[in-house]
Amino acid sequence: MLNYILPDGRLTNKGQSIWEELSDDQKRRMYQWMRLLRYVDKRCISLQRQGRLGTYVSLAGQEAAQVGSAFALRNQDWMFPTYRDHGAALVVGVPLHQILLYWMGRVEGNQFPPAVRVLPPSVPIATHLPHAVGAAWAAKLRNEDSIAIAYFGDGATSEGDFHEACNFAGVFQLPVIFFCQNNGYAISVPFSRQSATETVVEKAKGFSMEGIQVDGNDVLAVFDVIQEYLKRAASQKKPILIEAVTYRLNGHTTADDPTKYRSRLEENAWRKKDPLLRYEKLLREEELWTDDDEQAWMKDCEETFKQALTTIERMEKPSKQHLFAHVFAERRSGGKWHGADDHGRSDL
Ligand SMILES: Cc1ncc(C[n+]2csc(CCOP(=O)(O)OP(=O)(O)O)c2C)c(N)n1
Repeated sequence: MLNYILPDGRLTNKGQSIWEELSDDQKRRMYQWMRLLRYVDKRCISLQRQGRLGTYVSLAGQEAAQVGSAFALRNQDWMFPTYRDHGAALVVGVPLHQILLYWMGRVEGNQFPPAVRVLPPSVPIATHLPHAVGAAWAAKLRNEDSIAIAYFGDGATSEGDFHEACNFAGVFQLPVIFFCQNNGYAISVPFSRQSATETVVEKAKGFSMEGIQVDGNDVLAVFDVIQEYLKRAASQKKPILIEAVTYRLNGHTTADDPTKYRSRLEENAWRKKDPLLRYEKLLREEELWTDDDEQAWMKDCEETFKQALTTIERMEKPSKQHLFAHVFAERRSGGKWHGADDHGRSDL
């Protein structure tokens, strides 16, 4: 397993070389993103408890996997996320207020700015993997220098869609990254009950695909794996399976109680491997982060979140018809329309 930052914040030998390549600004920004995601996550859980968000999916613990991967992507690359990957989506330009709208059940939370190449999050497990393969195929046929990256969990590897997508990408040599965040569980089902292989990465061989297992709580290692792939992407079109080994620190969703299926001992062991703590230690050791920086950044996080909520408050409240918008081309009841739809049409 590729590892650049040890849990105590020291760099491994391999980590040294990437550390020298990065600017101080890049090093700090990766931490700032992770800190923002942890803050946003906490606020979302609290908004859900107040009844202001619907069920929410926490990403705490998986910040390094999401920031490290998304930070390396280029504007032309296509992202296919799941419900847990709003952190990665935020890093590549999805506005925060849209992420909150998504968790409020509003359709505007799926309508990202056209320049942001992020698809709406996939809730059905693994169904977006063949979509990502399709985007990669299109890019190859059009001779475009772009790749597709599909985010998914370990549970998704039990789905037929995963195998079909990997097979197609392997046979047609498509520029797609299968980015699996193995957080150990599919809701309450541990990985050992999902897979006969010990790791996700060893499945790559069956599709004649390159496979890399990386410490998913190590932002530098994740960043480097993706960056290296992208460096080669223009000349070598091929798929890769990346297994980022990580852990979700909270329940599966706000409707889940993880104490029913995993031990406190296990949770505490993973808390010691928290991706934020180890990277913060490294930055402080290198004199790139201080208490003042932390305080100032937390204020910025608060302000960013407040602004996102204000943007939502200023938006027009959805009408009851909003519930049916984008579902059917026409909505009829007894041959008559009831009221206006979202486009103001009342008599169709
Ligand atoms: C096709 C399909 N089957 C079942 C579900 C119900 N379901 C929601 S989340 C989940 C577990 C997914 O686990 P994993 O892929 O490891 O991702 P994680 O939630 O851990 O990020 C399941 C089975 C679903 N959403 N879609």
